Amino acid sequence: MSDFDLVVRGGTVVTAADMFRADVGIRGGRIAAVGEALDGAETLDAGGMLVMPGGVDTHCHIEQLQPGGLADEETFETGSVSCLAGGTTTVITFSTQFKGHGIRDTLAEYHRRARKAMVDYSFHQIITDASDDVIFNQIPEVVASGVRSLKVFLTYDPLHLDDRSYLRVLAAARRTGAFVTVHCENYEAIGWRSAALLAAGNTGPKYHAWSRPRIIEREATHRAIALAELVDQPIQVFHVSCAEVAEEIARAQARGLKVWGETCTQYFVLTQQHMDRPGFEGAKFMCSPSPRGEEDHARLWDVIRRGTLDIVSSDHSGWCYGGPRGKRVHGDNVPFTQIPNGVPGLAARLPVMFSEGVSKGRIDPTLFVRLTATNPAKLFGLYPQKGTIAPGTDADLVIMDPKKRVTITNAHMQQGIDYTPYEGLDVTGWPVATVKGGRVVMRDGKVQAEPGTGRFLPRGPYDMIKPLGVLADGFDAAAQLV
Ligand code: DUC
Ligand code: ZN
Ligand code: ZN
Repeated sequence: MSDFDLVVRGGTVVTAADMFRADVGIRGGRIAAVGEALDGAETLDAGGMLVMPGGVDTHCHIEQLQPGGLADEETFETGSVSCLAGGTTTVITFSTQFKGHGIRDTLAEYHRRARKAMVDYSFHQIITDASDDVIFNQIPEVVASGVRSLKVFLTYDPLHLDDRSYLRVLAAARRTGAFVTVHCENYEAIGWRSAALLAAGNTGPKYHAWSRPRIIEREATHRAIALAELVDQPIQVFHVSCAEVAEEIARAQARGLKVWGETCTQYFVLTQQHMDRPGFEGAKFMCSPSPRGEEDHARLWDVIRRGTLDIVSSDHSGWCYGGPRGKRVHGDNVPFTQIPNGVPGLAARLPVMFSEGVSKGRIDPTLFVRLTATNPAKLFGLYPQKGTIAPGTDADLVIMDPKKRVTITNAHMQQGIDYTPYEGLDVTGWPVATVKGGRVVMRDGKVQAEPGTGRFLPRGPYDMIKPLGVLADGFDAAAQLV
């Protein structure tokens, strides 16, 4: 009888810290040994390959309900296939609150939708209406159920919170031991600038970028951090688009604050010029914050190497380009303010980041693993079950062929969205197999997994997100129920 159900043989294992030749032995869905000459009932040959922890994508929008009765076109079923095709095995998606509603019932609906998942998952609970019942009763309940992160938007109609409501969410998180993630852009400034652009007749997709330049993101990032410091509540700034914004995070970190920053695949390869394509095509690249200039890519890599931003997510937010429900939901001759924001990227994240980062010599494979698996798992309370390769951890792996060259097309993405913003991008390095829970679920692009095999990951309290205990005048305002 074999010692292991599956042995991944002969590859180079890459963790957050090390790279070494080893076999990985898997038993009962978990890693049982990392060693030499292991023997398994089944063998996956990884000679010449890199064996890495399965990707952990802590920011993606899947089957999310949208105002006006719409839902994201990417479902848990199609999204899971795309994740597995691209080497991602764990996601954190969103449960949205609509203004005037609670979060208890909403979250139950997302649990129901996620039953078809084939990757493991958790949720961030979006708070758009900081009513007393939500702040004092429902947030504690939702957090106790294992949804340990809240998300707030400082912009977007009808999602954004004003500063007072944001403070109340921070305080609720502090009382309940939750983490807070923040979309940082200035709502009023975007509204004012958009109105001016439209008044001047500047309506095409390219003006999306003009409506929200760097300073709009930077101001909101500074404010989000300052108010989090006031409450003494740790936060993560979502989707930092450029180095100027990262500077705000670096200053906070230098002062010892618990502030983390995430960026996303699109900010390393897309630019605002992509939105200047003829006709409606620029809509394919519209996301918020906006992609910046070509020169910003190199500066973002500097920020990554310095460690100011330590997670790269997809912010997958898929809207089909053709068809009536996606980017054209309000027509294709509408001002940029009426085009849904977001780009798809579940399957593209690992190969694009590997190619742009490791293959082009900008980062080493261990940093790639930290950015795409280990750090997200740690920050969101999933480590070491997820995000590493060690005995006792979940057997979720991606096998990367570091030499394989691919020109990306949407067929590679295997997603529910009909286009990829990375169409035509040449990459070196490609996920050739994915192991999830000890089973080979993708091999050479062929995904074989059953709907319902993904599990909800309840997240309990953990040290990383504990407040510092540093309060202005020594007064804990968050302890008062106001
Ligand atoms: N920006 C977000 O904040 N969410 C989804 C899509 C986008 O572009
Ligand atoms: Zn956002
Ligand atoms: Zn998002």
